[in-house]
Amino acid sequence: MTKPLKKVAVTGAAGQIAYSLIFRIAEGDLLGQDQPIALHLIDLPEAEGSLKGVAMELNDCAFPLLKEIKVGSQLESLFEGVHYALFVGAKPRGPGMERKDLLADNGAIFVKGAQALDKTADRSVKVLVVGNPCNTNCLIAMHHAANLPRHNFFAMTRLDQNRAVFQLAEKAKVATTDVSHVAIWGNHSATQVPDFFHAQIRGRPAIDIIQDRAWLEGDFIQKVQKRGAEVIAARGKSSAASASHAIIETFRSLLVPTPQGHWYSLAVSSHKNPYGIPEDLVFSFPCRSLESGVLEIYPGLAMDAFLEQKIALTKKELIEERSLVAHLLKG
Ligand code: NAX
Repeated sequence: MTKPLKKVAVTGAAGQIAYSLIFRIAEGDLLGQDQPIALHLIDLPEAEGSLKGVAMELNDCAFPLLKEIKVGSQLESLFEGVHYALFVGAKPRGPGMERKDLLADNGAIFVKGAQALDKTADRSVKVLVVGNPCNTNCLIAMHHAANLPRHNFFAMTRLDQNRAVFQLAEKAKVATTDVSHVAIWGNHSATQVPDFFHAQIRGRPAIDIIQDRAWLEGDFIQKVQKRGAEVIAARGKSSAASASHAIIETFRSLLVPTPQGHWYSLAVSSHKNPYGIPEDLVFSFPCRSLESGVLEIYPGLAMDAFLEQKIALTKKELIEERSLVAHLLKG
């Protein structure tokens, strides 16, 4: 029997991440090969022409699962009944713009987006924020969607996790599939903490396989933290296909129960977290999806003193970001 239609909304749908992402969603990579979908593509009014072009290309692929396409800039009507909302659209940092200006400008986008979602989306909508600064944008969105559960709001740190997996695999001269248990803690920014301490290579602690603590504490962490800038320097544009792949993997991890003893990285509400991070932040933790569909922060990981010190820095940065957008938060 055919499954009921699922509606997926993507903002920033005329942008470069979306151009890699949308076609994979339509092909069934996000929700599975037996799931009919509707795509609601949202961007600014000036990008509507480009969105129409994307819709034509989608039609020209004749994707069997893609039953409906809507395009436009009207948030309330395009969020109507959506089951998944991917907030990719955001303003890039312009010349001379400071971090606080970017936070305020993009924050305002998320106030509007969340208010519209709150009014018209399906009540169980799962929301992934990708547009930067994604943790704090996600916090703002949660605050303005009072009728939607906070535990369904996420910010993406999967690309950072994947980057860390590659760095460890390359250093240990193993396949990426040999590397597991990699987590990103904190902010999707240059203060993020890629956790080598709990990482494993072929089921053994990565620190036993890579016996070069100076590399792990230095080059490894910095390489992951600055990989986005490195890609921009090489490509002249920010990461797009790898970001799109990370969005797909984030949803697969959310929707499929996590194997026993494993975790994946996702920034979630810090509410009642087991690691002493203050309340009311969106913080990346090791997470797992239970058989019941519930997402849980993976509990009980013992903290290494070096990582603890790094986590304090990323926590401080998120608290600062929150204070810079205090005027956009509720309550
Ligand atoms: P692009 O500049 O190619 O596309 C952004 C699109 O968003 C544009 O089409 C623009 O018109 C649209 N937009 C702007 N304001 C909007 C609004 N209010 N409503 C709807 N659409 C709006 O950027 P792209 O490379 O696609 O990146 C998108 C966002 O992802 C950026 O904020 C970027 O920093 C962020 N990233 C986040 C990553 C993560 O891991 N969390 C990694 C990749 C990426 O850097």
